[in-house]
Amino acid sequence: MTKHKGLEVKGSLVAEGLDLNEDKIVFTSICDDEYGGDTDNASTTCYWNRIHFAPSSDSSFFKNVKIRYGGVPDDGISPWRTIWIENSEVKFENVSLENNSGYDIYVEGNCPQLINTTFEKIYPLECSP
Ligand SMILES: [Ca+2]
Repeated sequence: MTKHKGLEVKGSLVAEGLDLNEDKIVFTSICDDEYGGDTDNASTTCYWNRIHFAPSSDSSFFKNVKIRYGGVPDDGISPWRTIWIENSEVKFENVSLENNSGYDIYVEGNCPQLINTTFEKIYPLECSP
């Protein structure tokens, strides 16, 4: 994704890659040379904003996915969240969150189901079963 851009989910987002490392789905920034090559002809780091699950975006899931270099809003002031779940059922399986800024996953509502999912950090809020 390009710098400071993101996705708004109002419905279901299903991202299902395959198990092998090279067959995973990668959400990352255009500046990440590790995936997709050097597409911006620069070696600087940049971040996309976030994936926001609006309320009732149920049946969403990530499986065999990497989520990298997210979390930074374009105004620099809005909350820094790579994944923002608002009262939605979102499942994570075999997901790694890497090099994100701010919250990896920010939850308003029930905790997401997490299976074999690795974080550098997690700060769920109002996450109650
Ligand atoms: Ca680059």
